[in-house]
Amino acid sequence: MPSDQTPKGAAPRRTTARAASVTTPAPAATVAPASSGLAGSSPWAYAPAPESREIVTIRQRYGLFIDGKERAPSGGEVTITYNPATEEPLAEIAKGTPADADRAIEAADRAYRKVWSKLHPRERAKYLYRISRILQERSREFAVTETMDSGKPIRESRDVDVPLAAAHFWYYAGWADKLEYAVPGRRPEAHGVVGQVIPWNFPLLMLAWKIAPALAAGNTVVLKPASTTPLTALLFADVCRQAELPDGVVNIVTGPGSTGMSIVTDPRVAKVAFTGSTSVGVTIAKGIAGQGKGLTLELGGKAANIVFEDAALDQAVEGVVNGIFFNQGEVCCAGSRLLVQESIAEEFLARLRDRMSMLRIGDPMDKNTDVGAINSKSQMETIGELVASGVAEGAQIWQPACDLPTRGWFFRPTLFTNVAQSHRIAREEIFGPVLATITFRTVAEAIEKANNTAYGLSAGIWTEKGSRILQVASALKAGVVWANTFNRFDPTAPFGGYKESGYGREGGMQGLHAYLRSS
Ligand code: TAP
Repeated sequence: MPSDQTPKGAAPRRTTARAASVTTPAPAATVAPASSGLAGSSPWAYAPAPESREIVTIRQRYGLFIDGKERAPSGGEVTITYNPATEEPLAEIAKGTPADADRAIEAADRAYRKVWSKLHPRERAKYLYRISRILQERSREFAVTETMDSGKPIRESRDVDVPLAAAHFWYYAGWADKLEYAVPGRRPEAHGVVGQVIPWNFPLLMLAWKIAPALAAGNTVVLKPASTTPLTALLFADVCRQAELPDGVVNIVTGPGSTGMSIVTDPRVAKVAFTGSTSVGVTIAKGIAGQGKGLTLELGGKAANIVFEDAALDQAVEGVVNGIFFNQGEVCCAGSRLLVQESIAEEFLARLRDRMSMLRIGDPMDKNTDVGAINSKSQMETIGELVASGVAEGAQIWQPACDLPTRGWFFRPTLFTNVAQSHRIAREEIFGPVLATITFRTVAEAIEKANNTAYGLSAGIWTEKGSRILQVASALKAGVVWANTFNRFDPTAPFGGYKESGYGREGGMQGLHAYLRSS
């Protein structure tokens, strides 16, 4: 079926790259025509495959989840969460205040002292298994809600975010009664109440990364979701009720950053976990300095995805595309700097442009969509500003020609070549579908350029040589290094960075350590 036969009401339309008009905020003159290939020719057009929204009932208004109950915010105010793909309001969300944060911490403290710390670890594990099962059972509801609230393609929320979130609860359930093996020879103890602040790029998954190990280790939780993506956290509150989790063990306080600050600085909160921008991470670190709290910070990144001349090129193209266009590039570990060996650069970039021309950009609810909507208008503006800076500083921009939906926040996948290491697009986290290409000649030069960043979260290596993988991986200053793959996650594997990417690890046994104090 040609793509213009979209059923009525299935807005916005998904479009395949290489259609006619150009609507990206980037200057039109910089949009190059696609180079060659198959995309756009009618045999390759996909029929619309929209996921049904019927499974989800989004309420008009949501309150705070405190002490096992839904509560109105003390200030009586609400904010609105929007569908980034349509710009339509989805629901009114309680604007939690410092007084609400105080109430939530009180509930978490009481639950810790009176219930959760007294439970046998095996009993704690049962709740975690139960939560994991419920997430699996309600996975479609969670995937649809996540996609509507965040703009990410349904294929990703369905196949990555929700299954991985369930897997984290399952994995950490297994640890709950084996904590002494996580810290051999020492006596592990919970901190008590932990305060957690999460971002908007993986709302449910970041919640799972934080809440699962915290509960397994015996802590209780007060969590603040991001203002633009609160819905799956509020749906998770319903899962807690369904799992009959004791009241106050998990509390969810929606609201602005200042409410997040009230949570993390409260003296009853013994451990803080934050994922988000480096600037807010620094503010939090300063805000709690000297209080003796545990702190883990998972901040930004500017990962190098390094392609050597002996790499399997088509495989590497797939890996580079996945590395930067997965979740619209709104990923802290995105491979946003392509380092390609000069001898293959021309050939590799030609193949990459062809592949980018095949990407389907548009309705995130369509199961064929590769690149969905940018999470918010302000994030669109940030991306637009950084892309404009790339053009102004002299880098060469290329974007596949394609229609973008007329409503919603969509940004065309963007490839920059002729990038200098001093350019802002090579240094700053863009958090969008924008790839900056830098070439290199030798292994030493690749390592030097890859490490030339203030961040240190992740990196990728593409080569057929095992010895080169080992040599380069051990020289890269990045917390996670993928070889001949990218963006692979597993609950058993630790994840985290250093330098301006933060400190501490989430995932795996290491992820438990942050939630334990051991004597
Ligand atoms: P942040 O401001 O860092 O937001 C992350 C979380 O922190 C949100 O829940 C936010 O609440 C909260 N927050 C904001 N100010 C706070 C404060 N002073 N104290 C405590 N909590 C606070 O990120 P952003 O503004 O949404 O995005 C800006 C840039 O950060 C992006 O362009 C991207 O480069 C980067 N970013 C990185 C990540 C990861 S995973 N590393 C994730 C998101 C964004 P509100 O939502 O209510 O403001």
